[in-house]
Amino acid sequence: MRLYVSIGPNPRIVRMYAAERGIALEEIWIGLAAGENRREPFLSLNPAGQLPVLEIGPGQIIAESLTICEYLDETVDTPSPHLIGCDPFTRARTRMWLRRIEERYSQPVTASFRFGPGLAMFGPRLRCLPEAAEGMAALVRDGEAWLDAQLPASGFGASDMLTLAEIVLYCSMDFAINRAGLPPDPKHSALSSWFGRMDARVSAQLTKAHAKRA
Ligand SMILES: N[C@@H](CCC(=O)N[C@@H](CS)C(=O)NCC(=O)O)C(=O)O
Repeated sequence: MRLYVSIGPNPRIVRMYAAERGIALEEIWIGLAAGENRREPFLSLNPAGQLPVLEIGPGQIIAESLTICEYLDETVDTPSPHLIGCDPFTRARTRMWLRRIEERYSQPVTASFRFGPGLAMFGPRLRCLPEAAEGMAALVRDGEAWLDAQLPASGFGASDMLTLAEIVLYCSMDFAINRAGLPPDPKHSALSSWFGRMDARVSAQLTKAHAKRA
């Protein structure tokens, strides 16, 4: 299977997920900064003009980072555990956290970046609302405070195992810290410590190259 990737947190989610599971995917890097994803031939793969995209076989294309991870979780067995869950309850719990993390944290981080530090790149390709950048950053802080309060001493949420939800939050936080100028407020120390533990994982280190690619 081929995975079309670029810089940015969404392709990294799939790359980190695959690294955790030991799934080998052929990576094709697309020049996001140069807008390669917003023209042909890429638009024929994904008319949304975004990454990542998984090519399973001729004409079998899936976009959307979480959908790709769900597909791999359902179809690929490796010695490593599945990261969405192995029964209806654990899968539902992972999806609940995914939704919370996306709505309360990842989406405002993305908007804050696109409306602020990323405006020069994103302004010409998407509707951007620079006047909303500050408000989006405030929403990131609210989400961060809420997530910080949910963390028990030993791990994330109600789960005692790594799930896709942790990978999504980690990739969003790393992007917030290193690209969007939104490091966590020092008072959210549980979240910062959790981030440090995630950052030490081999899968996190292996996928950091995303920040260095064009
Ligand atoms: N909902 C999509 C979002 C994908 C997305 O926003 N990808 C970014 C990279 S992190 C992208 O392609 N940005 C370039 C652009 O929009 O031109 C997903 O979850 O995969």
